Amino acid sequence: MLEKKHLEYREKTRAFMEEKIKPLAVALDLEQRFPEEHMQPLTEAGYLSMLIPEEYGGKPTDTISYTIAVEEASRVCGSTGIMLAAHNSLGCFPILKFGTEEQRKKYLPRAAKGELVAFGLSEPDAGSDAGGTRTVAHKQDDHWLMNGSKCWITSATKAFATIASSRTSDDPEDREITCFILEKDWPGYAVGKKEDKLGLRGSDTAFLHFDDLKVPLENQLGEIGEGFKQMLITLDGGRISIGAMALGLGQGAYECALKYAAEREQFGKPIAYNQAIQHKLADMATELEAARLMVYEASRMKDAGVPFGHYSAMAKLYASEVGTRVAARAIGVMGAVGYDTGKYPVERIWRDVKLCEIGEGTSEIQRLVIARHLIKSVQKV
Ligand code: COS
Repeated sequence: MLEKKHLEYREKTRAFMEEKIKPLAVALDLEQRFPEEHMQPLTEAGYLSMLIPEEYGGKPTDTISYTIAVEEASRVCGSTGIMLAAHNSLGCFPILKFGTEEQRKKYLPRAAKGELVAFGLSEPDAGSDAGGTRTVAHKQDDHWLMNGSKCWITSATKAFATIASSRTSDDPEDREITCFILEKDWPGYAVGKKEDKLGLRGSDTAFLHFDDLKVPLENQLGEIGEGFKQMLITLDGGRISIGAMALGLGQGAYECALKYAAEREQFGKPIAYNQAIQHKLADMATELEAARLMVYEASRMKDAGVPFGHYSAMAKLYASEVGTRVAARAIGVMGAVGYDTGKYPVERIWRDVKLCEIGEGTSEIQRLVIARHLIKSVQKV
């Protein structure tokens, strides 16, 4: 399934994540603490600059390697996995894809050095309806004046810059949307309190508020009115990494349940000798493998430059639903110790993986995106 170079990359990445990331996973969750200690090793190893070309200080890889990195990080720590995914796919990608040379030179080297970039689409009244943004920017002589809020922003409290969408027409009926690169240090840019979440509790998620925020004209990303499509194009790629997160989390739960079932004895034999447990394990392994094929295929399609948005939606949809099923089954195999927060990670994984069915488009939105593609494909004919 994977080429030799990717198998070797997985081995190397797994060893790194086991050594540098796994030891803190429990504490980050319990203390709801951002993985600060992970930033230096992740930066040095290039995991925060995987999509950034060398000329801007990055250590670029192909999409399959990037997918493997998010998968392996999430296998041991979901909070670190989502931080990697949001920074690379949603923060760095749009600057690279839609930014001017000046914008790339200004922001990407800092991003490659481990300063995080966030992505601001969701608002109290917009999220699934990506075009429903209420944040508005009015053009003045030498800047845009922006007012509004963004919510559920990953790494909001840490990110030095955010890619944010905003309405730019003075006509409230006009859905003209434009993206901007915003900086955290600007007056009028405020970060709200960190959200208290079910899972991924080490990941900083918070509101952003823009109150008469002066955005320099040169921080407009691409053309006026292109913001809606830029956001959706960015999400097409981002969904591969959410699929990878779900895979990694599911894999972590499955491995834990398998080992436990093979060792735990009841009625004088390992519980894995019971057919009821065997069927659960077989289903978990099979579904994870199928999801993996889809997520890697979406990565291959992205690298090949063929249209992949409908496929990344399928991969994300399937992998995230498999991830939640596998985590629930892992608790089923392990019983009380799986439910307990103490020794095993499966209850944490069960809480973490649920986000994969929500973030970067809910499962319902993925089905809508897929169905629209299917219908269009026959209408063209
Ligand atoms: N890439 C590029 N262009 C796209 C696109 C994509 N993935 N999806 C749609 N477009 C284009 C359409 O082709 C259309 O272009 P034209 O106006 O030139 O014909 C335009 O964008 C508007 O598309 P559409 O009419 O489908 O817009 P809708 O408002 O109906 O949007 C969905 C529909 C649901 C697809 C969109 O709002 C969406 O993806 N929402 C989910 C966003 C999301 O994932 N949010 C989670 C929070 S962000 S972490």
